[in-house]
Amino acid sequence: MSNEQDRDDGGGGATRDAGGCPDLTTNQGVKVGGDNNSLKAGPRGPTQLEDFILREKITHFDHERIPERVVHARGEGAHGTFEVTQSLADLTAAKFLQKVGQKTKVFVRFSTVIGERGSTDLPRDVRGFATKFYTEDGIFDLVGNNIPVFFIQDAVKFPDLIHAAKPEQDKAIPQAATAHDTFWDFASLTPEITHMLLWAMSDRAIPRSLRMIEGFGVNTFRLVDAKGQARFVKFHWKPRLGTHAVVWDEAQKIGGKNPDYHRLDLWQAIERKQFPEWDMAIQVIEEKDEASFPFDVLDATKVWPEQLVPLQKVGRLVLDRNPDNFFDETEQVAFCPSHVVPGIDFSDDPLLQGRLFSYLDTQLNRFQSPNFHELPINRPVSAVDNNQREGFMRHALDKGPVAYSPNSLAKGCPFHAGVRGFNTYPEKIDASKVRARHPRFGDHFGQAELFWRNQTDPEKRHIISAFSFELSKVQSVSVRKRMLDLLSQVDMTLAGRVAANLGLTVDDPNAAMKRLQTDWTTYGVTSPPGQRRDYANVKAPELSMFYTVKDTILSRQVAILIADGVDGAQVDAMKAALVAGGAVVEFVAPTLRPVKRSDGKTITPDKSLQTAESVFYDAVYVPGGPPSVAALKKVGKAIHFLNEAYVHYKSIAATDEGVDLLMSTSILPPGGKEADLFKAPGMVGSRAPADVAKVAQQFTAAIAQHRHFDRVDVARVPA
Ligand code: HDE
Repeated sequence: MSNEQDRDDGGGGATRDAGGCPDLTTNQGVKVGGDNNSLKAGPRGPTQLEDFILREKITHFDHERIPERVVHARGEGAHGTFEVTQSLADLTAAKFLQKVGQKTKVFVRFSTVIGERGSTDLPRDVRGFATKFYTEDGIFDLVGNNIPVFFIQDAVKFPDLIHAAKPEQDKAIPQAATAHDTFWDFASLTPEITHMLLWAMSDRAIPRSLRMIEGFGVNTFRLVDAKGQARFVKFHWKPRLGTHAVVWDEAQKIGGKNPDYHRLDLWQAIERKQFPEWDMAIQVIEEKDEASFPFDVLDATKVWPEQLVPLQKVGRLVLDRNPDNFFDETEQVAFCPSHVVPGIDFSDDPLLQGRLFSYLDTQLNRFQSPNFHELPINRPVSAVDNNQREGFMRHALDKGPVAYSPNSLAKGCPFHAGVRGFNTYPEKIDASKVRARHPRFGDHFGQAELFWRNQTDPEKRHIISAFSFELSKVQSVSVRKRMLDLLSQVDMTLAGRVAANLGLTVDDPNAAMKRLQTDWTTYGVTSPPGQRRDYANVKAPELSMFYTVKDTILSRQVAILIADGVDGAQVDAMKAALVAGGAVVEFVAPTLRPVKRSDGKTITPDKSLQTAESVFYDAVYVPGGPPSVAALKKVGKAIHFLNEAYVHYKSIAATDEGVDLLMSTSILPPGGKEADLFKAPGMVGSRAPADVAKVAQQFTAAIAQHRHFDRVDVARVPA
């Protein structure tokens, strides 16, 4: 052998005594001497076909991918526990919902809908919120979204919706965005979509964190009690940290600078033991009352306003463990709305009915096997016993000759559970088969208007901007105009302001409706509008994000801008106050070199201005120390950091000479007076170093507000 040193097949390659570190093996459990080189005819010769080590390794690698989900491809998950806080024994026989304090293990997967698996976390999109409950009665999957309504009323339109929203089929553009012609063409010809569009153009579609989204089962289910009586139910998740969003400019920047922003945020919060928590709440409608509401309980484009159907908090969800392996758990978890347990049943919602078929079908495509329920993440904790057999990758070892029922040779086992098992609710149906939609599904605008009316002014401004952004990206002027006609059915201010941004006009809603009807007839609309229902007397503050939880800075990210000579006492006081409130504080300096404080100590920066961006933080503080401020004044990125934080309505604090750095930004208009600096909402600070404790207190209160949308002059600031 000419090159003995390079041999790694036991002839000199690195080996380690098995002191806890296992030896490398093949998939057959055979220890491998070494695999740094393939087996060749001489060190420069061709590879040998007999090299089973090479072939096994490369073949396995070649087959590593499974098809990504056709929708909701990008996601992240976590393990946790669901705990009952109010017994549902009077409403359902589901065993896991009976007793206060009862706990059930869960796995939750969050997702975006449209983007591919490698896309970004912050497109404007709906977020999936799917929960697998490992109950003693078997798996219950609550496969929900962060928006309580849906785009369409009937599952048969789902492929059309998704084809329109996904990248256009000829050029595969754009990725993870609805801002293109095909989506808005479909939308303008699908009037039932109107309510959902308002939600999708609201800040709900650009969450600050997955820990700060609501969850909704969207479809109507049934709870069936021990006596067999059923009631309609909707499921909700309410985040303990409140429902919060970023602003659109920020979302786009985060998308480029850290596409894994939400994934990392969820992971790090759990690692820090700041466990995300939600309350589970339900709304219940008695079957006898179903006709007494302005909406049809089977229509997934409608909410049940809380004033009409109050929420009851019944449980608590805590996510307290990150997955061990992304593929094995987050990717391979397989949710199906058809996975219900005794005590939970379906309604006739035609969207839900189609979903009951689609999810099982899509899992067969993803796993190429009907045995995906045997994967560890999908396995129920209750026994699985039936006569289903074989198929690709079967793991269960089914013993004995019997795989059929009825049988006597296995004593009849497994036997029907009868009343102890799942028995479909015996709903009475007396109908003719029709391919049609019920007229009660025809109110496409009443709740869209209700939603719009219940938004605060900043929220309305954001919705107008979102429609304007998306429709400006649409090339077809006729599609833009048709969308404006549709918006005029909701609110003329909304339609008019969007029209102005597009350089178009809208006339009166009646004329618009005539044009729409002509187009809808021409192009074959799915479900033309019928009778509009009146929600004038309904107040629905829950539709706004403004009234959400705003009393905590738990897990908020705060940057402290520092350079050599920074005042140590001010930094310590501010950091201590923020950490006491549960915030995560990071020191950001021009470089990663340790920074010398005024008192001679050093601070190792967490980030440098090369990688730290204001969009990754909820708030920023500038401490005093003349050399520190002088150095930061010379770094354009530091000035930009503050300008951008201001434009994104974030809380900003400064003490002592730190105020000088703020005076070097564009936060004040040219010639603006220092006395005005801290008059703007969310701006706090003082020239007096001794005020740092007071400033920290005001800063904490400001950060808890999340954003200061009443800052009216941000458009002036370059960022
Ligand atoms: Fe889904 N949806 N969906 N969907 N959906 C899927 O199943 C489908 C709908 C939702 O993290 C797919 O496993 C149809 C509503 C979430 O793994 C697929 C219709 C809601 C997830 C599918 C809907 C959802 C999915 C693709 C119209 C909110 C991700 C991959 C009737 C209540 C689950 C998969 C995860 C995933 C079909 C509408 C939520 C193709 C046909 C309404 C959270 O089966």
